[in-house]
Amino acid sequence: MLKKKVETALNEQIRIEAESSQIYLSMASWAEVKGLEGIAQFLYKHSDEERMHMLKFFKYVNERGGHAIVSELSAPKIDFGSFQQLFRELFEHEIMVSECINNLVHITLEEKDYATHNFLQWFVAEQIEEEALARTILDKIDLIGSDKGGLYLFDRDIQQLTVNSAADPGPA
Ligand code: OFO
Repeated sequence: MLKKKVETALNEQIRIEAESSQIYLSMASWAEVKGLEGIAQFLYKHSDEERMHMLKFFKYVNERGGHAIVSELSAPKIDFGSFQQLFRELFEHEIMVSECINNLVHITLEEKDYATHNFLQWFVAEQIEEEALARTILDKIDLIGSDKGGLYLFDRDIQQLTVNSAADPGPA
């Protein structure tokens, strides 16, 4: 049975993951409208992954006798300025998510909830991969600079960059 404090914190993370999915969906739309097809597909996939994260938390809360809540979400931005700016924001967003996961881990230790602590380890590992991926993308963007040919190749190749997570997320 989940303690109330842990349940509330997990529900907050459900909201954050859902919001992440919406933000990346909005980024995907921006990229698609700009004709950045590869970047758009990458972001659509990333948005789906965040929804899967959200569902993973969702099912866990209900499985442990809590009540998973669908919260109101803030609307994401519509305009991301440039693809460089977009990926910088994506990186910063992932850093924020990592901090939230770390806080959750801290709460489970305080509450001596070792089952949830164990459950969270998949997310701890996932965030390492997500941050590494975002950093790799930023490095590639730096290399491109303002070279149009470089952007063409980046847009073509980005779909091959995926989160190389060791553990399979399993059914949502
Ligand atoms: Fe991109 O992060 Fe979810 O967990």
